[in-house]
Amino acid sequence: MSYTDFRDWLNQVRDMGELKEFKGAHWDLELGTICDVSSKDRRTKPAFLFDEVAGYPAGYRVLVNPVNSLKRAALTVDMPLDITEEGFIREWRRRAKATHPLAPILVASSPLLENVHTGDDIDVLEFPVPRYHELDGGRYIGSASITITQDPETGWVNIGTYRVMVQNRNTLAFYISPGKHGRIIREKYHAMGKPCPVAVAIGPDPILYLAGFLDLPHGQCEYDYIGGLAGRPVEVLRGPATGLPIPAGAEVVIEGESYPDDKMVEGPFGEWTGYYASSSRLEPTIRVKTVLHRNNPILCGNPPTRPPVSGHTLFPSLLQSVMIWEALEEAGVPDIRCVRSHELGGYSFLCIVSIKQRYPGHARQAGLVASQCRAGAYMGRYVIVVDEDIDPYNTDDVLWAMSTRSEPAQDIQILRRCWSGPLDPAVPVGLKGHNSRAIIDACRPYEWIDQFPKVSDPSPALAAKIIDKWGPRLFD
Ligand SMILES: Cc1cc2nc3c(=O)[nH]c(=O)nc-3n(C[C@H](O)[C@H](O)[C@H](O)COP(=O)(O)O)c2cc1C
Ligand SMILES: [Mn+2]
Repeated sequence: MSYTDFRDWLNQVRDMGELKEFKGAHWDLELGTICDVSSKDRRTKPAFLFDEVAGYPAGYRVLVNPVNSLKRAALTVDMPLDITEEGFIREWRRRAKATHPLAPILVASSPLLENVHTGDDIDVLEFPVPRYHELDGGRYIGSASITITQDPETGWVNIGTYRVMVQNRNTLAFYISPGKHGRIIREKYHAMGKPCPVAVAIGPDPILYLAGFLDLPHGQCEYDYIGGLAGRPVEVLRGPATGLPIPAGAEVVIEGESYPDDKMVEGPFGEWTGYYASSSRLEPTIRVKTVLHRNNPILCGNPPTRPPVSGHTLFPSLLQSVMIWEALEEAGVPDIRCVRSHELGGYSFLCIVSIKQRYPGHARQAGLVASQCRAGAYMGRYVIVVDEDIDPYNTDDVLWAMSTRSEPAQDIQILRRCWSGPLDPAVPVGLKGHNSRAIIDACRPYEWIDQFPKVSDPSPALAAKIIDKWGPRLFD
């Protein structure tokens, strides 16, 4: 890795010119609004570091939108900083195939142990926890955090990013969507009448922050996957209250228990879709048992915004593209040229798959699998399948193909009662849970593909000849 820990990584982000630093902003709306206003309409989305937050001591900092640009994503996973989105997913796929999961290693010391609060000494508002957006129902300490739980039956350790709202100095509420691993695990404890041990790590090694929204299959540990991919095991401490493996490199870790039937009002929270779709509801709490933090801790946040304002869906959409591509391959769909889970669709609603058509029904098969595999099934909406000459990373290309190669009456297939959830903005309250899907077959129709009108572009050979003759003037 090209960085040693979170703080070294942050220094490199500063050196890259992608960190905007502010002193004296207020945690209540000011900090969040600075990030949104300053990110809007910018191609490269910055990270923001706030110090001397109103009412808080200097040194208690907040880092917002850590990995929301392609360059910072590349730095985080040790890829060339000028890589393209497509290059990124191809390289990630290559590494995932070339590596094996690597279990974390237990360490005994960590800067996290510099401050350990228990009992009456606990106050999660010792950190300048922001309220990001005007309609947010409270202060959110978890949004770029990872939440660690362990299956009570199998011992499987799972990591997910779930929003975490402060209720009072030693109580949090956390929202996990139905079907997510963290929720299934929590429900197992509650069905046994037991509290679920939980650890929330904030400001972990940036690569672990990515582990939080990896949609791995059931039973796979995100620590192991990331360790394998990075080529070094994740270092973990045994959480003093829960025994859970907590990342030793984190800035802050909050441990606690979530009891059956112990719920408090959570939300509203501006969501990754760009809306407030789930409003406020009663959600399970975390009764805090320990707070561990480094000296001068850096709290970390990734408040969702309307895509693509802050870039918060960029990285998840890259990972989602990789996972859907893997699933297509595993399902035996041949000749996949590229997959893109589009950033503008949050990272779930819009997926584009390009294929080299080999047989009748191939395009429909690719669309149906992409829409229903593990990574693509949750809260999808549109899958567009295009031919191999269309680049999914060129949205103009995709819309052109859709407009010119598909016939709605035969090329749009609707699926009903698929896996959605409370955060789906297009489904009314009371009906949330299911949604429908459209598979749009924007490929040239297979049965008359050879007769399909030819594209009027110059051939690559002719274009090369002209470029050779006329040179840079063409691109002035
Ligand atoms: C910034 C961000 C915030 C997220 N917030 C939530 C959330 O509040 N609740 C949730 O269930 N999923 C949330 N997700 C999605 C999950 O983190 C993601 O689906 C993850 O893979 C779930 O892991 P799991 O299946 O192991 O539980 C969020 C993702 C991102 C990128
Ligand atoms: Mn998981």
